[in-house]
Amino acid sequence: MRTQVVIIGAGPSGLLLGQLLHKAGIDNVILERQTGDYVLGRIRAGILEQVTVDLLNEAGVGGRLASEGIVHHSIELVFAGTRHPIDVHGLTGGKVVTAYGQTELTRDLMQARAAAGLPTIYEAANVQPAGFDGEHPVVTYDKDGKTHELHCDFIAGCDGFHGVSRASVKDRIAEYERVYPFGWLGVLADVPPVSPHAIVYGNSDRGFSLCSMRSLARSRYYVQCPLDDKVEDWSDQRFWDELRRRLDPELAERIITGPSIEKSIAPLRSFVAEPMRFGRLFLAGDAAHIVPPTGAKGLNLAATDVKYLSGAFIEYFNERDAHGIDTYSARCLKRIWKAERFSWSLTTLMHRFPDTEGFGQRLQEAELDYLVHSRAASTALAENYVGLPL
Ligand code: RFL
Ligand code: PHB
Repeated sequence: MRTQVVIIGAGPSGLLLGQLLHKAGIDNVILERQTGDYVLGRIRAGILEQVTVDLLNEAGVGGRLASEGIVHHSIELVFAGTRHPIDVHGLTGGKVVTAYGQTELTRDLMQARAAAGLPTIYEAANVQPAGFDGEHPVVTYDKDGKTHELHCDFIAGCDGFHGVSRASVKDRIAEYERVYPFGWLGVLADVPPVSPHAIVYGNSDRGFSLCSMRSLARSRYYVQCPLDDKVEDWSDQRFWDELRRRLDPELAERIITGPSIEKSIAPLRSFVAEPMRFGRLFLAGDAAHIVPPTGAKGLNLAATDVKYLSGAFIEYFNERDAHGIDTYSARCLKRIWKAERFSWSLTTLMHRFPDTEGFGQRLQEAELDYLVHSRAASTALAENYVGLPL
């Protein structure tokens, strides 16, 4: 079989790329290792930058997002037991972020793809990209006891951090990495969010905490935890007690608790692979870079990669112009490193590190105090949070 672009991975990057290419009349096939339900079961991101919202509208999947997404004008920082609002909207000349779950966004993209009759091959095993250094790339995969071949013009590696795309160029790629000495324990619960108008980021002597939401009836909360903790160590009661202890007294009092419907522990990592193009193979999203979730940048960076990559493919197929594909990697990496810097700095500022008692602790306190009392410092935070201009 032949198509113009083979997309490996049906996460948000792959699905969004497929939709944008389809809108421009470019054929594509998505190969996904898991089932669709498995992909939808992963509870991940929740905060979208305006650039991401715009791109989803361009892809024709912005309907439910417009009616169900919750627009946020500010964030709140809790430290030393006190809550400090940061007026993101006011400080950025009117920019906002939107709370809308990655699960819902993925569902919208999957439905649009199915409605357009576009091919997605789920449970494709042993996917292998090849031939991308020459003119005739091919991707092989196993399904229903047979090996299949997909010939194409380009391969898009949208297969996340553990995917095969980056692994297939591992001898030729430079990797930059920082692993953090803690994880995030996340809980999803059908209770009204404690702070429906602003995401709350908390720094306390017991560690980091985060109050987010998926809707006005569904909350998403996180607490920093040791890397070797197991989900089984955390009863719902223990989680709620711990979250309360890390917030200011008013929020702690107001929080409504209930049974968790999902609970998981995620490690935190900063990672960038360079370059993001190898001949006719292009990496996008978590396949090429990871940020710790503190800055809410992962999904948004994936969306910008896809914006640049879809634009580059469209230019190539419609105008035979290779400028976009030639500049793809450099263009993405410029934005990625800025988001890496922001995510690392907010992570460093908000978490308890095992080895930074005393001096490091005092520096955190000084920086937080400066951040909320200096308009310049608050503006820098707000500007990065809503997403730097393209
Ligand atoms: P994904 O979502 O990992 O999808 C990759 C897909 O590829 C498939 N795959 C393969 N398919 C075929 N063959 C193979 N060999 C394959 N190997 C893998 C996988 O099954 C999967 O379906 O990557 P993608 O599409 O690049 O999307 C990236 C985002 O998922 C990620 O950046 C965000 O979730 C990060 N993130 C956040 N980002 C934000 O912008 N805002 C947030 O608020 C935010 N919160 C978060 C987050 C990530 C978190 N965790 C758990 C890592 C909160 C958390 C807790
Ligand atoms: C989430 O809603 O899951 C979320 C929100 C903000 C973050 C990270 C995760 O910084």
